[in-house]
This record gives sequence, structure tokens and C-alpha cells, in this order.
Amino acid sequence: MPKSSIFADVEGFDIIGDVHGCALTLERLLQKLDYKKEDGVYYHPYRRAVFVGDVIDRGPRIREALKIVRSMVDAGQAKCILGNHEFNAVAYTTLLNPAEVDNGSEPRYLRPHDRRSNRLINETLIQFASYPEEWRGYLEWFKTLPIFLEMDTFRVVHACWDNSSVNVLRSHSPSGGEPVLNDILPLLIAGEDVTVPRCLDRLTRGTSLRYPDNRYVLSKDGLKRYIFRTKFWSDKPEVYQDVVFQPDPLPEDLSERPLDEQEKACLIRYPKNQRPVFFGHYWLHGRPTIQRANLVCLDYSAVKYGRLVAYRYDGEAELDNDKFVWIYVNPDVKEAS
Ligand SMILES: [Mn+2]
Repeated sequence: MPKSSIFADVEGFDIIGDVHGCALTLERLLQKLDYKKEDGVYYHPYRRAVFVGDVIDRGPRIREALKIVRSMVDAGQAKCILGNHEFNAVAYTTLLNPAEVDNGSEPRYLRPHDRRSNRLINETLIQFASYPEEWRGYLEWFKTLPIFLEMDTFRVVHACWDNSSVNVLRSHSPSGGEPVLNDILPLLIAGEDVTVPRCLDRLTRGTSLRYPDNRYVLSKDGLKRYIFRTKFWSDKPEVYQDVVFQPDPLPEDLSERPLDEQEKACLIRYPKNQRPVFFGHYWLHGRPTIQRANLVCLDYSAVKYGRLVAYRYDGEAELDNDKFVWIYVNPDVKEAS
């Protein structure tokens, strides 16, 4: 594999899906991948780990998961990119105007504290309740995470690789390299630019389409979902079923509904001849399988008693179904809750 500019003398990368506080499972996965713990840090003599983001929220051992990942990043043994949950945590805790709070006004945050946002971050806030300094430290660390990673032979993003969004965000990096959240946070707080927030949203949460006629689907937790998640690699899609990419199926009567031109224009088509993209985010189930020769989702719902999944990447241009390594989350060891 060509030498990477970020990791010299590395023979391969183990790219790991959404951890969501499943620290015990993460340790088991690292051990299965032959990483050894030394001075509290997991390392491999000639491989490095890459985390696709969403280390926090939902699971039972969020502090421990963060500690494992951050210690590896700090020691140069891993990279971790920004997930939508880490961005949510920063936005949830970032005041739009600290001065007005000093004057006694209600605090306003970059992410309003509505029911949905409260629910996303709830478990993390509970587990850090007695460790406010530590939590502040992680929030500052989240701001230093790259929004995507572009290596010589592969790319990593949390939810969706879209070249035009990548280029917009890259233009905000002082070095012209991978932008980190800090590079665009002032723009997000100022709230005047609409392009940068849209690009960030696309990369960390992917694309979606609205159900027709203002319809919605009730999720298991009682939220009304007006949109469904879509692939970013649709190839000549004709009907809704061709583009949907989420655990919940479309309503029966919509799966064969033709896409209109406006809907088609909202879709992204990652080219088949570009380098492989690794991503997380989509709560997949079942046996890990590549989406296409240059696309693989690594989120197999570990925190919902699914699998925590890694792909052992050795520089190949065509991905291979035999290169997945995973750990089942065992309900009996109470990893997920
Ligand atoms: Mn996730």
C-alpha cells in the first residue's frame, strides 16, 4: 500500500463503525484485530485504526469508549472523524450569543434543546454528570475532529461522500487539507451562510427525500418521520425502492413510486471509478456486506445488540466481503442498554 502522508510506515487500516458507547465491545474488537494495550493505549505494530465517528450517545460506556478512541488518536495510532452525534453535542452546548446570557436572557444554543436533540444526547449527559471538566475537554476535542478523511487510496466520511460538499468545506481549511469542525464553527454560529451548514449536514447525516403528500411514518420511539434516508450512490434510479437506505422499509404503496425529476436532482451518485469510501451512520442489520466495490457502510447497530464491525483495508481498489471482522454485542454482558 502506498505510504500515507498521515501515517508513515503503515501497512493497512482497520476502519471501525459507530461505537455509540459500546466500550467493552470495542475492546474485544481491537483485541480480535490483534491490537495490544500498552500504557493504556491500544496499538498495532503496523496497522492503524480509523473511526467513522459516533463514538458517543445511546450506549452504556460512553466515557470509556471516548477514552479508548482519544488515547489512540493522541498516540498517533488512530484517526477519528466527526459523526453527527459529536457535532450535535458541540452544537447543543454552543451558545449563539454568550453576552446575552450574561445579561440575564434565556440561553440560545446552536442546536435548540428540543425533544429530538435532548433524546440524542441524553445518555451522554447522564454519564458525564459527575465529570463536567472531562466532558468540556471532550467537547473541545470534538471541535478538532476532521469532517472527512481523504487518503491516498481511500476516503472516510460519517454518512455521505459528496465531492461538491467536500470541496466547499475544504475551502474553509486554513491548510487546504481536511477541515475540522473548528474551521467552520464561527460560520455556523453567525448563521448567515447557508451553504456550509448544508454541506456539513450532507456529509454527517447523508441525503434524504420527503415522503409525498406530507405523509409520515411513525418510528418505534414515537417520532414522526417525514423523510427517508437515501443512498449516495444511486445509479439510474427510477423508483423510491431504488434509493432508500435505512432500516425501516418504505410503506408498501410507496416502494414502486416513480421518482420525479426534482427528487432525482436531490440524489448524489458517487462514481464507480473513484477510490473506496468507508462510512457509518445507517443502522444496518445482518451479515456485513459491501454496498459496492468502492463503498462500504460499517454501522451494524452495535448499540442495538447488532455487531461492531471493522473492515481490514490493505489498499485495494476493489473492496472484498471477506475482509470484515466483527463482534456480536452480547446482551448477557450488558454492553448495550
Ligand atoms: Mn450512528
